[in-house]
Amino acid sequence: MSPLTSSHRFTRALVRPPTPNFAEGLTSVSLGTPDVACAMAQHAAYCDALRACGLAVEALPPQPAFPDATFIEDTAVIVPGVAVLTRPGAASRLGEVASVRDAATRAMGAGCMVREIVAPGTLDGGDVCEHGRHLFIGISHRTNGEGARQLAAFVAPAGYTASTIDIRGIDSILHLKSGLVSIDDELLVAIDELAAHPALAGQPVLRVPPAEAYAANCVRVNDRVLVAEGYPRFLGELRRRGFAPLELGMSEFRKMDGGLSCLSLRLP
Ligand code: CIR
Repeated sequence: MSPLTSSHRFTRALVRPPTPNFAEGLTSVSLGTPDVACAMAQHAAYCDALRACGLAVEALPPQPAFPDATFIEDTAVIVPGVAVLTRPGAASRLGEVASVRDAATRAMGAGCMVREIVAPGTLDGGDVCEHGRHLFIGISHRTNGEGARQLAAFVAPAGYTASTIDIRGIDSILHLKSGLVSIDDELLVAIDELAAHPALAGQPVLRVPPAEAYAANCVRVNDRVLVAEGYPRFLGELRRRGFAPLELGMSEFRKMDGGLSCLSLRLP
């Protein structure tokens, strides 16, 4: 494990607990209907894990009109000094952004630039993989080229570069970060379909075994790495490389296409 760098150092997180109608959200997988009580318990354990990593956790009010709103990561992209509110690519999720605007602006404090993706751009935060001072932006069924272009322009003044990776041909993932994650500034985690992508040429990549592909969506938070439970080979590999994984139950969020990263907006 390399020394902790700013892109993995956080002090706060915004979350939004699932609502009783959580199961009415969007999903593309056939893993059954989520057990909402279990989802709420898994979410509470996730918040405890963030606190154990040293973060102050702010829970935003539930939004029953938006059953996918617990996947709060999709509504904003935050880098030091800049908060970019997104324009989610699913029409049913567009209304989630308004309430994140106030919370993110307040949490980032005076001096932070607040920007907003506008039509015809679309962008889901889950398509943005921050790796050091570079953003890999997935072009997906949710994020389009115009959304990626706007985001790249908004973060450039803060010293960030950006490049795109088209994931529309990879059926197993909804968002880029379902298959590509930065766990320190010198190491990416990737599923097989992305590990050899030309955009990652020259980058050290830890491949997740195909049978454990869901585990790729892990989250480095300060000294720990949050990992979905039930993926022993990946867990062992992280430990072997000196990381300190923290396992969390994700079964109910997985049924709705969700992963660990999408359950929080992590702030520097
Ligand atoms: C959706 O389809 O939008 C939600 N059911 C899942 C979003 C997951 N977000 C993410 O991985 N960043």
